[in-house]
Amino acid sequence: TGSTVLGYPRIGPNRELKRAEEAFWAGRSDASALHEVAAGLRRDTWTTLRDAGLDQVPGNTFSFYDHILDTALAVGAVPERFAGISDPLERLFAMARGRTGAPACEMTKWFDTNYHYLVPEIGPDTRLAPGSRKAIEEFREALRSDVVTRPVLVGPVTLLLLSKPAEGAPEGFRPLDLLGPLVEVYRDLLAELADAGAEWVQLDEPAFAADRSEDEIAALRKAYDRLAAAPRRPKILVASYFGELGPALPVLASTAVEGLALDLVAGASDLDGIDGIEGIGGKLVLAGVVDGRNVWRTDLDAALVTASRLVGVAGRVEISTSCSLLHVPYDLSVETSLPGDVADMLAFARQKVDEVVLIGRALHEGRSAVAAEFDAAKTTRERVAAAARRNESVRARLAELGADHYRRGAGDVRAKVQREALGLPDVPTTTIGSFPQTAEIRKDRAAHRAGRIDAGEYTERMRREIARVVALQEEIGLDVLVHGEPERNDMVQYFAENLDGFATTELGWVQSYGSRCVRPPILHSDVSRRDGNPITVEWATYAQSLSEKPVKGMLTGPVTILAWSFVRDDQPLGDTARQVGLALRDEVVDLEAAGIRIIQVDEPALRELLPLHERDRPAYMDWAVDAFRMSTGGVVDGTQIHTHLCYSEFGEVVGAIDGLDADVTTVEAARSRMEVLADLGPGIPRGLGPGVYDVHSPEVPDTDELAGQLTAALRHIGSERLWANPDCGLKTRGEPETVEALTNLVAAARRVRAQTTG
Ligand code: THG
Ligand code: ZN
Repeated sequence: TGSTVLGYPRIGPNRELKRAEEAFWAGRSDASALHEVAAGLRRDTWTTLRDAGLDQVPGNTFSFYDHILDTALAVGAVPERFAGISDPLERLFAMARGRTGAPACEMTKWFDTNYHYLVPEIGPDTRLAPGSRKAIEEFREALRSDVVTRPVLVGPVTLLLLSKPAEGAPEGFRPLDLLGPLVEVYRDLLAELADAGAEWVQLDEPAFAADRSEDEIAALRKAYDRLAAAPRRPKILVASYFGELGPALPVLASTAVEGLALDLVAGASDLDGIDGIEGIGGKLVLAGVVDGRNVWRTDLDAALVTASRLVGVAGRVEISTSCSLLHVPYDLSVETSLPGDVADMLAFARQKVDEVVLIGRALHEGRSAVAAEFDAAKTTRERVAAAARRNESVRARLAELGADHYRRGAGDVRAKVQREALGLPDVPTTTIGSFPQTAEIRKDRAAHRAGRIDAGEYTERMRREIARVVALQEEIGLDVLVHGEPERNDMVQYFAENLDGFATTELGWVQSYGSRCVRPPILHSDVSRRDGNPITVEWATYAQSLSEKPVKGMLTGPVTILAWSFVRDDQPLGDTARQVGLALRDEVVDLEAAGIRIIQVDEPALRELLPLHERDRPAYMDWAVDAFRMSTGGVVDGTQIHTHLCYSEFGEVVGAIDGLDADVTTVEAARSRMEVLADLGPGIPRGLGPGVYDVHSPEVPDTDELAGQLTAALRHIGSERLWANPDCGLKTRGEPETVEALTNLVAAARRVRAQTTG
């Protein structure tokens, strides 16, 4: 047939792995129970993929937490602080989650996806050597299920490019400096895989889908020349994805590796001129024509045409997904409440495997061999394309909105009006929005969803919780309050459920990090508020009715809603973003009209959608900023707009953050000890709330430490611009520690205030 996929989800179709891990972490079950669940999931994946008709099944796609961490463990890259932990599973979880005295490895975004990996730490003293034999053991395990897998590892160059220098590494040290010794370790691992019977190994080098220097491309050549020259090894498939390989393609083609996997969805331009690239004619090329990151059905005929361009150019062509299917849910067929026409647009991981197999057969046996399936898929696609995805009134309103609808008064004028209107002290204290979600709230939400309690009872219970959280904040002495968001499951899911143009799934879970998952909504049609109704106004006004202090209205911004959804690909992202921005604008205007004086529009994902290539960034920032300003541009000067951003690498997006023109910007900064303010202070000449403690850490910060953070911040910006707040929402924290931390935060702000005014 000629088909494979680059990877598959691993959390379990019903999040079995999540449950097993969380039970293990909580001490409710032992390691053997966890291993049993894991083995079952692996076996199911292998046999499912084999039985679906794939030629080759990827191996080592299972992970207890993160496959980058797994690869780091495979090459012995264990930071010093975990070296003393001898049990491999304990050590893996310690690196992922931290333990007393040994903070977890840093977690960051996997390219421009919503998946997070653990950042390997590499220093001159890192003793690279074959470590965990996971890839080899799982290969053998699959053999026992009669499946010959193609083990997948992160490639050595990408592994180092994603690593950070270990603590204590000398100035100027780059992890890439260890490429030589690392490649020797990979050679050892390859030999072991060959001994175990592996015919192929897949080495993922997605770092080369981003802009890379000549040095880095030279390192790629060196690494693969050396790997290919290994005396005992499986055939090597180098996979790149999330964009085109560009200049790295001829380099890889010139090495003696046997196969290349190309992302022909995000990187179709690699096909241009590929026939002139030396070495391609001798290689297996996997044509990644089925989108591994989105949920739309593939246009099978178009995919076949694309893949056919490689026939006669590559030594052999097979069909694949553009990247691992890790980024999409398991199975569409278990979704019973999606509208029929929406379901017909979709393919999840299991369906994409079928598509890959079909296109593979069409390529190798001729389209006529699968004509019935191709024609049926085409009919469905055409019917769905004709279905009503357009909302003409949304389009007409957008066409009417001119530049002045995006623009507010001058920042300093707004600041003055707001100071008078709100009467806040210097260094006001606030939180980011969510409060700890108690088990009871979760139960209430579930009961409501299942119809066990009616809307009236549900509203009553949520109001009780809001009242409790408002009273708590009054007691703590915070200056700007929130309602705590008990009615929200996930900040994107919640809005998607209340907007037309979106569908939400019941079981469409996708791993975000470790055991944590999200259910990305599906944005399939033009967007507006469901039946034009306000979404958050009643909750916000109820909370405001309980306090003299300002209560913030809380919304998720357009860029973040896009970033954390599966988004239609039949129009430019910027057009979709403006539609979402318009729906939010209606909500912002309604909140203001209802007496809410501060409105926060969160954009934690602003950085995450930043294109991998520099050349694409200005256009992205333009539409991202436009969409945000569309959503916030309808209020008067006296209404204060806040925004919140996560992830501390703001350098590249400072211009865009400034462009958002929010009155107050709160950011994650606790771990970088206010250093971010060196950039943000001058770059964003308005209110700033650098998070003064890390909400992801269970430790409660004391008043001295918090006052120290605020004092450090005051070296960069004046007290009239500084806000005091945690660095992110509090929903995953426990209540007692939250109360303690916020109490200390209020004390710290008061102390700093007294010092600056006195
Ligand atoms: N929502 C969405 N995407 C996100 C975040 C989010 N991506 C980035 C970041 N935040 C990821 N962080 C988390 C944190 C917690 C959880 C998921 C992603 C989480 N999920 C619950 C779980 O796995 O048990 C399920 C949540 C639910 O019921 O919907 O805890 O905030 N979209
Ligand atoms: Zn945050």
